[in-house]
Amino acid sequence: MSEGSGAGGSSPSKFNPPSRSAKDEEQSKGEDADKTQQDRKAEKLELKEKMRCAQRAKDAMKQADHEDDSTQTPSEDGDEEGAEQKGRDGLWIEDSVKDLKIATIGNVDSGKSTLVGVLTKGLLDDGRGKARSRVFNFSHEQEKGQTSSIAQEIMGFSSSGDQVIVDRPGAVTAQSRNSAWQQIVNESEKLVTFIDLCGHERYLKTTIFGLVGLCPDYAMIIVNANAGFQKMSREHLGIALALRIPFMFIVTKIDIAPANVYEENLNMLRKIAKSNAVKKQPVDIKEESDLEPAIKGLAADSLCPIFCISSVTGEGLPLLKRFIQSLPSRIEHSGLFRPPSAPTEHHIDSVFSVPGVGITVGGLMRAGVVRPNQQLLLGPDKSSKFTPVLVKSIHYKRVNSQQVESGQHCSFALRSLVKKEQLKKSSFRKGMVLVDAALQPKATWVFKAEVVILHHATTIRERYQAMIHCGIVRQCAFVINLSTDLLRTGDKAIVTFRFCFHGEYLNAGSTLLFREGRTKGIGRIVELVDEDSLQEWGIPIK
Ligand SMILES: Nc1nc2c(ncn2[C@@H]2O[C@H](COP(=O)(O)OP(=O)(O)O)[C@@H](O)[C@H]2O)c(=O)[nH]1
Ligand SMILES: [Mg+2]
Repeated sequence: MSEGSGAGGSSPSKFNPPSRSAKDEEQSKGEDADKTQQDRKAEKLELKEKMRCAQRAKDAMKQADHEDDSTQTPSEDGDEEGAEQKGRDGLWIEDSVKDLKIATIGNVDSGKSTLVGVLTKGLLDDGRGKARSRVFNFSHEQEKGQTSSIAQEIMGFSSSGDQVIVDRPGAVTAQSRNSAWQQIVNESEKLVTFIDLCGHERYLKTTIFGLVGLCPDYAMIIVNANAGFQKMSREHLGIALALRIPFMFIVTKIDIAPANVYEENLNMLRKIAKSNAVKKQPVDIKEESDLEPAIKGLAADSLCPIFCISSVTGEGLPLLKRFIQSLPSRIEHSGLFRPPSAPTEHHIDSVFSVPGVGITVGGLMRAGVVRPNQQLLLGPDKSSKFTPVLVKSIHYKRVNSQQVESGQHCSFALRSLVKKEQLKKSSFRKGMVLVDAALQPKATWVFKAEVVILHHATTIRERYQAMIHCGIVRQCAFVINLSTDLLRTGDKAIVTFRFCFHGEYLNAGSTLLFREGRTKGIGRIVELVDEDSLQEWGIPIK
């Protein structure tokens, strides 16, 4: 991830030209336009059925919310508790320096990476992959022209309200990326970070991780005006809805879409927004006066703004930029962060070994404050242990920093405080955190969650296995107990899961997603089951 590379710059320094030729692009555009009427009908029917399933699940989840307000922990509680905390501590950072994060999701080739490149670099695209080449992390992504990792790019606005454009936006080496970020950070009053996610089904796990683990404030669902709302966009929309991430539709490539196709696809989006499963007011954003109500409606998650743009001609981009510039941060309201006064929690999402610096970790501050020379506990490792480490230095947005706070994505250079032990990349596993010792962190193997099945082909019983996504945790777990005999689409139950390979650092109240093939569910952790009761149940913990 590019933020993580900030501490030392292990981003690629050499890029090859994208392998997709102009001819390929033309062909795929032709194919889009040739989509038969029958295909469209079948897609619409499938969508209707999916929406019906999602609606049943959503209703059940709403009911669950209502019934179980009392089960929420103070830390994960929403607005009310957040407001109370703010009153008590008054320590949240100022609005202007809050790290506003926007994720891009949608089908592969819809123009996500291109739009991120165009917005952040102040350049236009050539329709053949020029702008996205500034966003890719790896040379293999350049070669295939396809995003397979999570890239982060920043956009800054100065105190006069103008976008800060770097002097040499063409440069793509790690060093020049660092200095470009430095210039944007130094000259900006407001920063927006774009999290560019992958559209291909093969990388769905990474995309879910981006939405669950990196906690974006908003999502932009990018839709190709020519191809319409495709399969993976539907999948991504379902996840954004389940996680309650407010989203907007960005219709791209309007420069190459025939008027009738474009209009038909636009109508489809309006219908999707109004559908029972989504229940949002679609609003076409066409002029300045549309912006303010749309911002309020989006932040309240009751409205779905629709922008129509072209990354090649630049049409619609100034309005979209103005909109992004005015979006408020949701860190105090999303229920995902605790205030800077709370004990520190930093959720690691990337690890780098930097020559001359050592091990650096990138991740999101979910609570507290960190300063250089602070001691924290790192874990749980492969044997469920937490060990003390020292934060040697801090990078925020690739710039040296003396303090980072809850809500900010940053990287730390670390040193082990265990005698004769040196941190290595191999000492890390996915799902590790850095926390204040006061939290007395533990690795959890078994937990109870209240879940709703969003979609399942058959039924879920004991011994059923699924991939659990909860924050940065991604691990297979199996069902060891169900509060009902079996679960079907739309059903709600308390399910006890046990991780297959490692104990994880979890918090009661956190949202989780689980997935296995086309089966999907959402839930909330209601109880962490400790080792003693595990043994009472006769379950081995390793
Ligand atoms: N004509 C035109 N082409 C675009 C536009 N946006 C993106 N493209 C092209 O569409 C292709 C796919 O874009 P990319 O950003 O890789 O899509 P992603 O897979 O969603 O990230 C690239 O060749 C882009 O140059 C646009 O607004 N107009
Ligand atoms: Mg991409």
